[in-house]
Amino acid sequence: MRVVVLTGAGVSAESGVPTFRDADGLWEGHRVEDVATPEAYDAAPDVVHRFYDARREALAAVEPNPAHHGLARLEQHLGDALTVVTQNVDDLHERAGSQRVLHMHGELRSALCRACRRRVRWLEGLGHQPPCPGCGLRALRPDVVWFGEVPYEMDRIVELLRSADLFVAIGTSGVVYPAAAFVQLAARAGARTLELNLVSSGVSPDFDEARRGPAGELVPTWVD
Ligand code: BV8
Repeated sequence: MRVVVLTGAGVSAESGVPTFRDADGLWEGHRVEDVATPEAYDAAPDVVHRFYDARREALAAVEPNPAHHGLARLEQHLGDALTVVTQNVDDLHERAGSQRVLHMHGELRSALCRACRRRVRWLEGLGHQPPCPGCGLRALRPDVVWFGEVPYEMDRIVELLRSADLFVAIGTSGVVYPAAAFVQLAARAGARTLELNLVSSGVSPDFDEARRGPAGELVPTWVD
């Protein structure tokens, strides 16, 4: 039984990490064009660094919630038959114990060197322009996939979706592509599909089954 789970900002909401599109979401606080595009970074790197440095710092004050812990328990049962593909850039899946996590939109806890293209572990602010530990140049940017950039691990993700028996989407609004198209890809390959979300999403009609409620309640019930 091969399972692919896609998580979005909703899986971290009960940990206190704001989602992007809910009323008090992150995008509310910052216009998308201001922070999550390469052009925005070229135009105002300090604004973008401040946005991501603030989110990285905020990670220290939050903890995984029962949804993250439930998925870590599921991995203990299924081993390498389970892969979590997350759109989130936080490290809450890993802090709950999940080891098989693909961050398709990058990670707050690493930085990307624009000069040597290395991805390096980073836990403090990038706004003060530290030198890249690899090439020594001051060319580090947030290791986050912005709009218009190619998500990470796409070949591996497509391969996993094509061989999945079950695809589960948890806490994602189905607005951002290519993640929003994963359910159709999995269904076409014969997987059963399940959506766990507070409310219906942009792609709810594509799922075989939907359960409504907070991920912190739905995931442990589904897993256990
Ligand atoms: C690409 C990193 C080519 C930054 C992010 C027109 C049509 C179709 C596509 C496009 C188009 N125009 C442009 C595009 C492409 C574009 C796109 O999709 N734009 C959208 C806006 C239309 N996509 C891209 O540019 C992507 N790249 O397409 O490259 C390509 C493609 C394939 C192969 C090769 C090349 C790159 C997109 C990545 C952008 N970066 N994040 C950062 O984090 O700062 S996107 C950002 O939105 C986050 O990653 C986030 O994860 C993602 C999606 O949001 P969600 O996670 O779903 O969060 P959201 O707030 O929206 O929803 C929360 C959900 O949780 C809600 O449903 C809510 O009900 C639920 N919820 C809340 N609380 C709970 C809960 N559920 C359960 N329990 C709770 N307690």
